[in-house]
Amino acid sequence: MSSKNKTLGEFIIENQTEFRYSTGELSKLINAIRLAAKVVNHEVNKAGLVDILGSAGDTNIQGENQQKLDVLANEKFIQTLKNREIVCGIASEEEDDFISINSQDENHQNKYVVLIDPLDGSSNIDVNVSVGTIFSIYRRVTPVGTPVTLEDFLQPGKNQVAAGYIIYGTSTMLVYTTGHGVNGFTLNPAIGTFYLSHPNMQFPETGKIYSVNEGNYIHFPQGVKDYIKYCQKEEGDRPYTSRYIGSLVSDFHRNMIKGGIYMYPKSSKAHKGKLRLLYECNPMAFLAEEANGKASDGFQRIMEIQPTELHERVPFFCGSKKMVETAEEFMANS
Ligand code: P6P
Repeated sequence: MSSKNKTLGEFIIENQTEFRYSTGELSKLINAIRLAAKVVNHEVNKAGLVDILGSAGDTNIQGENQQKLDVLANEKFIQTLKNREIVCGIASEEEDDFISINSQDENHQNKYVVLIDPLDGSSNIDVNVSVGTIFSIYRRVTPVGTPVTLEDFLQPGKNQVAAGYIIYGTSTMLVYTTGHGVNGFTLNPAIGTFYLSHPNMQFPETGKIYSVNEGNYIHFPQGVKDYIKYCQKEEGDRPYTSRYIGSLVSDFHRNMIKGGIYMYPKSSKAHKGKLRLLYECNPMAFLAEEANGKASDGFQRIMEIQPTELHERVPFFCGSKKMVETAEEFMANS
């Protein structure tokens, strides 16, 4: 079958053997995410039409104002994953602690933990700008059949077995990796089917787009300031273009297609940056490396970092390999 009209379901089955664990497990994991993505996509697309906009009147552990769609997306992904006899634990940006899922059937010894940012970039919801869902999947490290522990979630990113995102943009796409490259699937909303539209996605070696919130410029470390001025200097293939959507998934997706770097550095206002290691940086780093890109905290590979807390934050530099390496040189020299 030519790749141009292959569905996500067909793709999963054809590539199941690449998944280093038993055959049906990856299918169940990705199918659960696929179903939740369709449900959330439906809600996101009609958000302006029903009283679902605006704040849910609550705040999450990050102290951020929870949008109603944040809450709904969180509930849909948790509910869908719980219904599959394959996940033993879930951690979410919207949940203070991890959720333990005990198997209803002792024959299904659930082996996977899923970490999600159910609706990243949610501040864009009310202004109709694209948002995304980010997911990260690990094999548990504690004995199968026992309740999950924090140890199952605090694994370095290099242990991920799968990771990806859904981008709710001008079209809805599911982009994921199981360690054998990155593939993008576009939803045909008329029939609710994802089709392989972007096989083997790769970051260009370099690019001309830099994504950073320059409103924080005066608070950045000197190395970041120097790199931004380097991007803006009239020299060689520069100045670069500044593009910042305020949605990590959207900036990442554009940079992976066109070439570019996304930065959320630490600053005097955010001593470890803003992005969360476990359910934002690690999954995006896995995708970046599988797409011939790079992801670091400015000094070390993101996926080598040993997590110590569920919601810990890290500085994040991610995108075209040569651009990240240049930014790291400025960080090292400062
Ligand atoms: P700022 C969204 O809240 C997010 O986590 C990323 O998706 C986005 O790139 C970043 O924060 C935006 O943060 O501080 O620039 O508004």
